[in-house]
Amino acid sequence: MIRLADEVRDALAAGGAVVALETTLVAHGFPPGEGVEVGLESERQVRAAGAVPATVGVLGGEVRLGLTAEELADFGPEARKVGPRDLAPAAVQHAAGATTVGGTLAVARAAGVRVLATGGIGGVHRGFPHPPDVSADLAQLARTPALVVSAGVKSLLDVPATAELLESLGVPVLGFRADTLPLFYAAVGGPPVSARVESAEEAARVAEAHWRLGGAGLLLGRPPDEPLEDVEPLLDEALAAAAAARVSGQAVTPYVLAHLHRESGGRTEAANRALVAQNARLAGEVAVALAAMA
Ligand code: PSU
Ligand code: MN
Repeated sequence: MIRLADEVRDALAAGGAVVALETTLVAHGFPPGEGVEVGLESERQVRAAGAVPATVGVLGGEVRLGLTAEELADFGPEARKVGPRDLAPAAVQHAAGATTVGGTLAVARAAGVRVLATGGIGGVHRGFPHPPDVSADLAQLARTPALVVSAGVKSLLDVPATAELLESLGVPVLGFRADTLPLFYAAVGGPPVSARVESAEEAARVAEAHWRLGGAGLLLGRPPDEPLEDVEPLLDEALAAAAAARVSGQAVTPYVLAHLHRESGGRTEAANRALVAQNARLAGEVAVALAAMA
């Protein structure tokens, strides 16, 4: 069911370092056209760390692991947002499918890729709304033996509730040189991590030990190098706008991000781009450390 790019297949066969990258942030996380640049920059960062990027998406009836730059450009706003439940329908129906962290983890699990990078993972939405909106990223993380590097949980969510749920699911939440989970744009103020690590190598050793003990997913929170600590008021405004416009389900995150990017005069967008690249670089370093341990 999964078509691997030659480079990715060769790297996996050789036990080399591979980092899976998602396409939802490419298609729906940035203004049209810019997401592709973010995706390409993530791939460059993974390569700079010495690992092979494997960007995931559904295209032409196939689940793809490893995309060319031209193929990546097919992931525009019209692409479906594909979580774990949406992979099979998108493939069978030949739809362009941009995978979320959860969707990407599902593919990584099937293909044996152990490291992923994103901006921020999904989680529990604020106010525990009716109907409850809890990202499938969490359930998929709980069953996939992979480490996800992110700037924590997307800050539009209920971050403490998400941290509690990660604990319930047995997912280690590691802080990269940090004692608290970063808040996506902001570096400080989040809930405590379950363990702090000081290096990519230490993160890799913890992940390997977790998998040997029968564990599955881990989250590695990397605080952004240039955090924005004042986005909360704008976030409240964006969430209120989403509620007023009756936006729900999968559409909430893209709506809120677009609102933030517009109303912050591009500051959140620049911050988001930078942290995605930083996470990709660290994921590459963890993948290299894991490959060296094997
Ligand atoms: N990180 C970003 N931008 C994004 C996302 C993450 O910087 O758009 C996406 C990821 O694909 C994540 C998804 O899996 O948001 C979660 O959406 P939901 O809450 O609807 O599951
Ligand atoms: Mn959701």
